[in-house]
Amino acid sequence: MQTYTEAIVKKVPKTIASALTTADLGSPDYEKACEQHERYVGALRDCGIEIIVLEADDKFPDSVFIEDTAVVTDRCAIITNPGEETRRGEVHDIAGVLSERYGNVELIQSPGTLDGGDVLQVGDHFYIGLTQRTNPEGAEQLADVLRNHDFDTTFVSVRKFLHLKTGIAYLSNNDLLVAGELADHATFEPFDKIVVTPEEEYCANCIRVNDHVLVQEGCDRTTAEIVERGYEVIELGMSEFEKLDGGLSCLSLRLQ
Ligand code: CIR
Repeated sequence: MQTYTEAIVKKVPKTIASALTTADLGSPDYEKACEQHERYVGALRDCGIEIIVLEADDKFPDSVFIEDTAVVTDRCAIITNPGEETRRGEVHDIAGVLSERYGNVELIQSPGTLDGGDVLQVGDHFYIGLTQRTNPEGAEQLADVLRNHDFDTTFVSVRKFLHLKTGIAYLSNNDLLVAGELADHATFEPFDKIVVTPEEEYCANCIRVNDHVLVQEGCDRTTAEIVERGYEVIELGMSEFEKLDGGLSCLSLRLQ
């Protein structure tokens, strides 16, 4: 099981209402988003993690979704090249922080694009989603870096979800949450799957952090299945981020 010691988060920008979205859930409320973010950070602390908090950057409305700007492993860190042009500048802050911590920081470069939300780690194996945000060049660049550090990779074509991790989460002990188009995907057949129902699809993006699993509140059925498998759950309100297609994994970079 991966143990996390630190996480990097970035505060909510005042411009969050201008963030990208495909959802039809209305505009996010800045104050409420800040409260939900604070509770999220508190939950990570309760999992025994030290938090590095980066100041908000109002120039980038999506910058609270810091997961998309980097991929971090216990052997190397990779700064991404986000698929959306408006998000590219978000990487500068994180590059500074990660270069203080990692001797080797690699870069995904154009024409390659990659969002961290498309990268799922399961032990020494990485699943890389090919999506609207991550193109084959970006995925290949990441796979090359990871192979150099003795990780294996599998590419997964994703048609409907924004990111791979919108519809999937690995817990531990072979337990995998899957939703929608990923539920019957042949690649994930060897796992002990928890199939998330369409009504609770948003809950597929949960995160296991040390002894806990952080789950979106209101997903009773999925939560019950996670608890049944022996995990301790922390439920969190995520409504303001859901309005912007963002989930629990997107709000932090968790470091081992
Ligand atoms: C975006 O469209 O880029 C943001 N509004 C949401 C990013 C969510 N990130 C993630 O799932 N890793």
